[in-house]
Amino acid sequence: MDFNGKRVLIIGAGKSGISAARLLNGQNAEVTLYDDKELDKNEVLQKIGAGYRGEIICKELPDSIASGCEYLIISPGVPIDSPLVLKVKEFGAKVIGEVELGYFFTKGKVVAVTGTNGKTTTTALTGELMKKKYANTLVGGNIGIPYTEICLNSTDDGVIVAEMSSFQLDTIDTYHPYVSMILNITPDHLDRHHTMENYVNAKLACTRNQTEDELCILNYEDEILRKKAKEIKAKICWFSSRSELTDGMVYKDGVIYEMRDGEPKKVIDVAEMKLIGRHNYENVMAAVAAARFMGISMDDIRDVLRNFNPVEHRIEYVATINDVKYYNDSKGTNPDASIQAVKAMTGPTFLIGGGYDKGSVYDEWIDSFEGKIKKLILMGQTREKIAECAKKHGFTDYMFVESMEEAVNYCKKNAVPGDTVLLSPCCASWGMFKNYEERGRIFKDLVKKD
Ligand code: UMA
Repeated sequence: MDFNGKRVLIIGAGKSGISAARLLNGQNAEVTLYDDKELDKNEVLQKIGAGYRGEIICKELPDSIASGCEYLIISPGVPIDSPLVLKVKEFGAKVIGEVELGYFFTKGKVVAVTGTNGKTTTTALTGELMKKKYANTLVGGNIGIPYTEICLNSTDDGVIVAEMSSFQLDTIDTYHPYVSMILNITPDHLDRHHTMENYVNAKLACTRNQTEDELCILNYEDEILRKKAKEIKAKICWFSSRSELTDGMVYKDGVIYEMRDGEPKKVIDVAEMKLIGRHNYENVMAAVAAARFMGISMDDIRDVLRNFNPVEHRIEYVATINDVKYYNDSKGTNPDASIQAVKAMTGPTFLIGGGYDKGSVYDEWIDSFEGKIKKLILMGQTREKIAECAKKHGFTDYMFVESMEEAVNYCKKNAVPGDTVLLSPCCASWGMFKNYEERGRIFKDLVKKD
């Protein structure tokens, strides 16, 4: 697509919008970068970098700009049905998501990783696996590096491994991965997608342009995926951590196998890896399936699996202080993710939770406590809603705090040797923190502070 001389409006001056502005400025487009918050324009300008010729507008967007643009690029966090997007669309602009924009400039093969949970770990691991064969492997997307930031460095003989959120998949059109993975689908982001059906459709969008000779990797234990598989044109590779499969990837009795025509080939003993928990074995199976399809040898795969470290904020071990272990699971932003973290704890646990309300229900999370949670320390917008739910399930050992500092200090004073402290909020961070990364780092800093 040729953006030369075209008037382009970008909504959202976060990571994605800034990166899109840089890319489009380089394509000689007439760029306006807009954000509905009052931002420090100099800071935004600095982030875009030298040579930016476009405008930056905050708060009020003049109608002359909304009506005068040919393209509207939207950041992932901007809902496609937001009044401003609808208005600009009405004026006649073509709406393009930030990832779709990056895809226009993509060369080589794309591996897209989506799912409600496990995306980040799987994306990082798949990236490491691809590097064994493809010198130019680029990793980006929802993992924190905007797609538009990496796409210009892609080459015909390289691979882009992209973590794709439902927000990003909401706005794709021609985006076409060679390998797609949907790790699991459980309710999340229902405030944005309104219905579970919309959310499921957004996830499945990553398979929409795939052809019969390409690959889609799916979790056999996920009922939604089993039902939807027939709508997918690509070859399907199933993985399962509970069932026997004749083809695909399976986990059984501590070992991951590749199955072909009923014949098992051992991939690895999970005890050899640093990743722990059944959900992680599922992530590993998905990544290995992608690697095999992309021609990576079993020896190279084993080498990567043995050396791969868990990603930050995902049941990340922080420290042991006075025989109390601290884990940071700030990426536990929905019930399913947080349940995995609670399940991975083996002893009495102080659980820090609560945050931004994105319409989740907490019943299953509370049920997963199973007598292990000594104290539930709640903060943020959802704290009352979670407390109500806890009471309903007969769990009353909860308390409210105003800040992460108060939560960590309480745990430090009250946890005894053998206890564990887990930050796994079950909610997004917005409202109290910029993002889950900031929340996790603040937690870790407080844990390590004397
Ligand atoms: N904004 C508007 N109007 C709106 C909404 C937002 O102007 O209607 C502005 C905000 O004021 C803010 C900016 O848009 O200044 C933020 O844009 P954004 O929310 O798209 O965030 P980015 O900084 O561009 O980060 C996005 C992803 N964020 C979201 O999807 C919310 C990051 O995923 C991603 O790492 C990054 O692009 C690079 O690809 C984060 C995330 O929380 C980690 N993702 C969700 C998740 O994992 O559950 C989907």
